[in-house]
Amino acid sequence: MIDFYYAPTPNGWKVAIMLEECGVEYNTVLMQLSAGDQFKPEFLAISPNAKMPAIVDHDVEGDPVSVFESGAILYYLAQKTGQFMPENQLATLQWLFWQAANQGPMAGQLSHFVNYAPDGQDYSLKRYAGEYDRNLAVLERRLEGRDYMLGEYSIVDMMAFPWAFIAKPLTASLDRFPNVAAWRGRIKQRPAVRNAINLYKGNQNRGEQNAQNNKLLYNQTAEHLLSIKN
Ligand SMILES: N[C@@H](CCC(=O)N[C@@H](CS)C(=O)NCC(=O)O)C(=O)O
Repeated sequence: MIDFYYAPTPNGWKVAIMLEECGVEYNTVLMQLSAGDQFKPEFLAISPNAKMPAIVDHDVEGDPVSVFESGAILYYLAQKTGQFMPENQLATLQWLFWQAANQGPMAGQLSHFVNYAPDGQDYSLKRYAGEYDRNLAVLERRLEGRDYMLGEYSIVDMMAFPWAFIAKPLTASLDRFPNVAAWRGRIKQRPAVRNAINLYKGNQNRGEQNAQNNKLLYNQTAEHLLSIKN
């Protein structure tokens, strides 16, 4: 059995999609990020960056294996199950890193300023909306003449899909990116993807927890992390 540390966000969906697609048994550990579950010492032992998603795989010989960072988790699960791993490993790593270092953080910051700290952030909004679109352009070019990023549907698509899925709520438009829009449509209709996006949907933070009222989540400091005893 795999324990899946999860909250219903785009980063959580990446791993939920893969688990659903592979049909492996998993036990969802729902995290309350706004209440600080990510700072509990037992979770930090699994995910030292104090963020979900993370997994603990008990279905292994010897000690359970824990994995944090969505790209590493997808890669681990693809290796474990023999499913959704593209043939070209080097291209796979490059696109996983691209998502984790570019599309993910830029979309995350855009989401922060659109949904959780909207007041007086004109430059921040402009900056991250521009970067979000720039990453859509990268994807648009990659998908020219291809249905999926590396040919067949694979973990790199699962990695990049969630933040493109929510373009509209992020105030972005896919009108200029027809290849991305078509790819998004193809992935969105997969039953496993729908199951993943519906997983604990009612627990989504739709702006109720925000920079004004939740200092634990939105004003993080080094001191806080350093003060947590193992
Ligand atoms: N690069 C990480 C990003 C994970 C991430 O940002 N998770 C957020 C939710 S979407 C989180 O756990 N936030 C809790 C916090 O910031 O305290 C990944 O792809 O796994």
